[in-house]
Amino acid sequence: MISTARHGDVLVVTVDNPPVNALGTAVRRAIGEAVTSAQADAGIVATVIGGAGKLFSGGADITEFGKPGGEPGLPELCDAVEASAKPVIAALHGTCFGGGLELPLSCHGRVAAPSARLGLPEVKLGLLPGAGGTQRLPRLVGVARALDMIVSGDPIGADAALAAGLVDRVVPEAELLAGAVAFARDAAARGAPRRTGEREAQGGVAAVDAFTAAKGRALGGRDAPAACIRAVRGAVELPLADGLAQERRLFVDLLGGAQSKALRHAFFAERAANKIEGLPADAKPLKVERVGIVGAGTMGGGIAMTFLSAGIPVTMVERERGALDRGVALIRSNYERSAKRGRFTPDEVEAAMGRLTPVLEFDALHDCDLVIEAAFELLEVKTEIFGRLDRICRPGAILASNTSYLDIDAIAAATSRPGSVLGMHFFSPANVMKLLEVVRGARTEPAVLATAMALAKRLGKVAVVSGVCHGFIGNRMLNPRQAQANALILEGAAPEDVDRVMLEFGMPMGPFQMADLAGLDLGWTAETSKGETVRDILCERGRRGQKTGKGFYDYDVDRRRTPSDEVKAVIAEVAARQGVARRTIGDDEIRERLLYSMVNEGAKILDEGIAQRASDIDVVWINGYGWPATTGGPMFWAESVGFDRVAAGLARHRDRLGDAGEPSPRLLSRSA
Ligand code: T1G
Repeated sequence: MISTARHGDVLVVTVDNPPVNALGTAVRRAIGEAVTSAQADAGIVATVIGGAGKLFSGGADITEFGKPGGEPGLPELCDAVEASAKPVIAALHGTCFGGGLELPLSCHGRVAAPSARLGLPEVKLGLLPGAGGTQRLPRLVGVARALDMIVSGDPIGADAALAAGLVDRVVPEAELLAGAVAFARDAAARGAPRRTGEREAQGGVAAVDAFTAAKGRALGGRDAPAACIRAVRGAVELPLADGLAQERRLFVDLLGGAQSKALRHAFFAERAANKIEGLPADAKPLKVERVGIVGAGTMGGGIAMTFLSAGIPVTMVERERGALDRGVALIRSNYERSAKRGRFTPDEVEAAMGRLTPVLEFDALHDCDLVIEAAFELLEVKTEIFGRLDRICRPGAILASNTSYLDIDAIAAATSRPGSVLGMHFFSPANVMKLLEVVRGARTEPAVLATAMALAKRLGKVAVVSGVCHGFIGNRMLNPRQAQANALILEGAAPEDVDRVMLEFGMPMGPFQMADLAGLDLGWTAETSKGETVRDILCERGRRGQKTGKGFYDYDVDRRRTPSDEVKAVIAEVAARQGVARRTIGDDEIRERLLYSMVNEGAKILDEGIAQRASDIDVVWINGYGWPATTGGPMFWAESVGFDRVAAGLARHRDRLGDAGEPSPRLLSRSA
């Protein structure tokens, strides 16, 4: 909970509530009592509040939200701290997030260690800082900086916080407590505490208007950012008490809203995905200090960057020099582009490139702890490669495939070590996309699985375990959606309307934009083309997607898309040839057929035990396909819509959905 200790005439209160020192009811009550007792104790001139373990505090206890609140609430505790007659100083190290920063904001001074990361990420939970953050932060760092921090939810480091006036002093890590106690004693000697709430927020209304003008449009579709701006506007237009009251009202509104419920679901779903049911406690991760990658193409290069950026040396093998040099050059140009955007320093780029060993000989992979195959998506190609890896790699090395669809058990069977084989399915661009589908084969050993999950955290990825089936979780659900999209355009819907419905739903792209980005000729060859489907004909005519400047859309030099009459004619021609009657199709039908077929497939995936839990499916789609997190992911969304409505929609479109419309038993049982 908390511990207290006297350092001479200064009381030190330490929050000790693992794993993240969340400021739950019991913790708040204990802090409040300690601060109050210090006020009454003549032998104490000041109080220091710090955190035990690796951080100060991860904020309010999110698991308490929506439940009857315990007294004192965090806003009341912050007000009491600010009002106290004797100085209260915050000693900050590691993460100081949300309420874990608002409490220090209400203190009369803040001393930080270099490890401190200070942020108000509530907006990422569909909320706003609800314990004074929108009123006190602008008073310390100015309106513009406060809006940046509150609306983005991104943290800043100790040095930036010092420069911004958010903290008063940065001291070496080991001297944090002593530094804070000394600062507190000095503050007491200076007399009445300096209260944040009594300050003025620099920048005024003009800064709020400027921020809204500059960033307002990009906030579309989400409730919390707009509420954040309104609350901060209160910090310049209203007296403190009224600004705090408005903040509270806005907070409570958001807390009860659908978007925050969905985003909080997504928060806990991401953490739950890490847990593997039935994994023996002694399944400890194996060491991974050197990684091999087979294939220097787009995926191989992106995967290599992910490991290089995490400080792990990579040996990358290709069949021929040209392909290898192109792969290495692409990695360097991607790093240099990111460095231009301030993501890496030039030294970091050189250090990462220095960890890369490009080779043409497979034998060079013999001492790797893990080898990831990212070669052409053909089973024969992969089994041949795994056979070679099995002969070359040291015993105990893990062999992983980046396949996006194929049978991991069949690949494992090409080796004498199926227990060391699994799928590690990265998403393109692999150095950017957060999702990693970890595909557990029938014989994958627990320690091998645990290694992949631990590695994902080290790489900054969100890992989800999938069983073996065609397309695993994500792509398996994508298939019925793409099939419905293709059927809908034959039946009369325009590709741009199908995409618009998905964009309005909050997806980053519609099915036809996605097809054009990936390339219509993925898995297509002129030799095997029959010229029967829309895709066949478009590819035969050189309309292969963005890379050819035309696909389902025509693209200008800035890659802006416009609908194509030629494509419409091709679609009508194929529909006529296939005897498909064309009709006017409304947005509701488009949305229901695309999304309900996906949800139904998700339910079948759960029926078969391919995914451990419904929330894992949500994590896959939010982090791998850009499903709007403000709806919580496909399964959470379906629940909020009502499984009965989904089941009814599937029945309504049954004749057009084919097998994708055969309702999953789980869905039917949930819809009853
Ligand atoms: N409340 C309750 N549980 C929390 C929690 C929190 N704030 N933060 C983390 N956990 C749990 C998490 O579910 C997991 O549980 C375990 O702790 C370890 O988390 C009034 C409204 C702090 C950077 O948004 O960003 O303050 O799975 O795996 O990688 O204005 O957790 O083990 O059972 O993520 O070391 C604002 C949320 C709250 C920060 C640590 N704060 N947390 O990362 O560990 S709202 C946040 C994080 C608020 C006030 C408002 C991260 C972390 P389990 P983890 P980590």
